[in-house]
Amino acid sequence: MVDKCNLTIESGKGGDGMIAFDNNRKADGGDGGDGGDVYVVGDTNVYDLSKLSELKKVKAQNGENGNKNKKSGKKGDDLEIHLPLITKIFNEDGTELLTVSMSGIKVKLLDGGKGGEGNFTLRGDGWDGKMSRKKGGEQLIKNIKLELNLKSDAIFLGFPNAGKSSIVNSLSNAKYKVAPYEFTTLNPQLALMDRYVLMDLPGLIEGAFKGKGLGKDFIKHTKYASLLVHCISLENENILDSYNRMREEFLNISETLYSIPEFVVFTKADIYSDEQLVIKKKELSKQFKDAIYISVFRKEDVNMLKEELKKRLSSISNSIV
Ligand SMILES: Nc1nc2c(ncn2[C@@H]2O[C@H](COP(=O)(O)OP(=O)(O)OP(=O)(O)O)[C@@H](O)[C@H]2O)c(=O)[nH]1
Ligand SMILES: [Mg+2]
Repeated sequence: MVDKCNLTIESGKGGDGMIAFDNNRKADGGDGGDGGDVYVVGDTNVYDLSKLSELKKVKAQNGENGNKNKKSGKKGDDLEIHLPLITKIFNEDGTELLTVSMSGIKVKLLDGGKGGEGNFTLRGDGWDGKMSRKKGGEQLIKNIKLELNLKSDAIFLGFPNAGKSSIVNSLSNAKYKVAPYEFTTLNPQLALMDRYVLMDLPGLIEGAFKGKGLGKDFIKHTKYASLLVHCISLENENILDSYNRMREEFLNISETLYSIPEFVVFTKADIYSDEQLVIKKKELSKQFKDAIYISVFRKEDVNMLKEELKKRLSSISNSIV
């Protein structure tokens, strides 16, 4: 996934006005068309900046020159750059230009050059006007920097191999890679659960804040989330210790991450028999009052988690409104 890139944007040049005469030696050269403008548009169907980073430069269409018979040149097509949410746009000097945070909203970054006038428009009584025309306005060129901060409602974090991707897959139509080893997930990946966006993340290990494992670079994508689903595998021998170590890691990474409302989900509940699970739950109930225990292999568990997540997410979004 590409979450940063430099891009050169260029508007269209205005078409030149034309000098032409009809059979009666009257001015009839048309105006040039305007050059295309450059816009950015928030688009939830775009997931990263890989396409733009390959292109490096994008350009709106030039306006066509005016023609004889008073024919105006065609306006150049505007260029719409579709950006994933949330993309921050910076000027070349690093100052912030704007943030694209809503789907479908279109913002103009560059104006196309104005089309020049032909001698029909500029005609006067004398020959001077008849011999004049204006050239099209020049195009504008700008270098920008794009930085993506993926937007999601709930983020799934925990130690590697905790079962995060398995859960995200089970709650949505996603088919992300799942495997019995650490760091299967290498980049943040989004999935849709009804109207909520879930973000499956790479596993964190102690010292991630200092760059251990896959580091903490990807955490910048979590700052807009309203719920942190902390996944802890019941395979852990000391669950409380494992929980506390991860909380400390969250804090070391950032206070923002630490302060996102947390929901603890104990994974791989099927490793215990029903009786053993009752004992385990009782043991953990003191420290983890609102936690949920699930096996991705049991439909009823997945449904229960889904309902609980929806309940929590809707109460959070209601409280924001
Ligand atoms: N028994 C059992 N195994 C599970 C369950 N959920 C996941 N697993 C297994 O646990 C292993 C890790 O699952 P993943 O979903 O890849 O775990 P992850 O947390 O996304 O791992 P990373 O991306 O490496 O951090 C896989 O072999 C899964 O099949 C579960 O509910 N029960
Ligand atoms: Mg994973």
